[in-house]
Amino acid sequence: MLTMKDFSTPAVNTWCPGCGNFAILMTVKQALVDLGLKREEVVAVTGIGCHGKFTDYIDVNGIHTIHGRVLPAATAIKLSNHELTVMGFAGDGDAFNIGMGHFAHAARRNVDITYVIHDNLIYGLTTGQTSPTSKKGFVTKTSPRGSFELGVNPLTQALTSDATFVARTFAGEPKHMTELLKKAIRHEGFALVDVLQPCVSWNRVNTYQFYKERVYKLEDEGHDAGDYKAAYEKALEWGDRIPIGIFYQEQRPPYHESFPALRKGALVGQPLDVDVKKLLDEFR
Ligand SMILES: Cc1ncc(C[n+]2csc(CCOP(=O)(O)OP(=O)(O)O)c2C)c(N)n1
Ligand code: SF4
Repeated sequence: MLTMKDFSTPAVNTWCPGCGNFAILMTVKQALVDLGLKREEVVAVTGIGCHGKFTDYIDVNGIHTIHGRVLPAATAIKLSNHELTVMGFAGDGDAFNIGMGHFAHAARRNVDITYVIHDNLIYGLTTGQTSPTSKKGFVTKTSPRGSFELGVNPLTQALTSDATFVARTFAGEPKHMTELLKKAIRHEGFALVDVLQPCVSWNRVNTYQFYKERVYKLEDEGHDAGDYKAAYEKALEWGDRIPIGIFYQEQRPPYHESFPALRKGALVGQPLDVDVKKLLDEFR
């Protein structure tokens, strides 16, 4: 059995001390250990942003793709080899600005991936601009009078896009995050895990203290994750109380099961019945 150390890399970590990304990295490793997954069975796909360095710091197959394109890359990987455990890691900017269109389609198709949002409600890497999930009135260098726009709500977006697993956790609750990640990875279908991830350098509003005073666990209050309407209502709650946990879960066949060609097994293991040389010669 592997340990967390086996999932570590020698790369020097350049995240700011105290960043919520450390807890995400630690709990993902713990979840993989607990699930008994091997490094070669897992693929991590990251976008561009502080979260994007994730692939440097975890020893699994990895692709650090371009900004906003985590989901197309992750979908392609899953369809090429659906036996792999595919995880996407995106910033809130990455996922809900340039990546927004991909989100709705991956969710409605029920692509079997776990999509972790490092939701710090700000652009971290580019030094603190308003992000799509920033709340209305949020002051940054690009919104000095406060953002005029309503923030995107990742959970209601996921619910209205027919995602089959919709959850939120908090980087200050590592045990909760580990258990939630394990359920998301085991879920067969599109699993959104929105992580409240304090950015200690640029977001001075949504701090660890801010969340500690507000978060509560849905499982402590008897929430029924099979009830779509109740999930939607809970997803709208953001104020003195902020819920974390599994908002919604349903079973629906994952995307790859609909492809007749994949019923014979993973594409990557199937014999090529095309003459590749002839095909390549056409491009000479
Ligand atoms: C196509 C493209 N547009 C814009 C950028 C510039 N850019 C790099 S990271 C980033 C946003 C970072 O914020 P977020 O996605 O929330 O990630 P974080 O750094 O907070 O983890 C932007 C706009 C880029 N690299 N590529
Ligand atoms: S800028 Fe923010 S998100 Fe990026 S590493 Fe530092 S604390 Fe983390």
